[in-house]
Amino acid sequence: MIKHALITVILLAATSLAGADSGLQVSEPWVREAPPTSRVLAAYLTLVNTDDNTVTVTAISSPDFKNAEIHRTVIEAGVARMLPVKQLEVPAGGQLMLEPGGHHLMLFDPLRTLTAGETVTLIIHMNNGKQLSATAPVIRKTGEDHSHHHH
Ligand SMILES: [Cu+2]
Repeated sequence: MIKHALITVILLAATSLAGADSGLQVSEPWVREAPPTSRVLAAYLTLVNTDDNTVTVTAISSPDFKNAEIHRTVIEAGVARMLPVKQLEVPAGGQLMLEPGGHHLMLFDPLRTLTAGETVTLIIHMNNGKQLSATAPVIRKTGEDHSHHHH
C-alpha cells in the first residue's frame, strides 16, 4: 500500500534526524489518531541512548499543539490513572519506551486537525540543553482499549 510505504519513509526520516552528538535517538514515534473534536492526543516513541552516560529528558514539546506533558499510567485499585512525569532518565546504552499503558506523551489543543497520515513534530528537550526533533505520523488504531493492552 502506498500509505504504508509513506509511513515507513517517515519513520526512517525521523530516525535519521537523531542528533549524533546528543547521545539520544528517537525510534518509531507515532501519534494516535483521535476524533476531530478531541482536544487531547497521545504520542508514543522509544528513546534510545547510544551514549556512555545517562541522558535525562526534561520535556517533550510540539509546535503542532498548545501544550504537552509526559505522563505515566499507573493502576491503583484496578483503576488506570495518569500521573505527570517531571523527567525521563534514559540509561547509558539503553532505551526507554513511551507506549500504551506506560509512559506516554499527552498533547493538548492541536493547532490544526490531525487525521491519520499527517505528521506531528516532536521536540525532545534534554537537561544538557540539547534538543532533538522527530516527525511522528498520526496513525489510526482501532479495536481494544490499548491502555490495558500488553504485548
Ligand atoms: Cu496521559
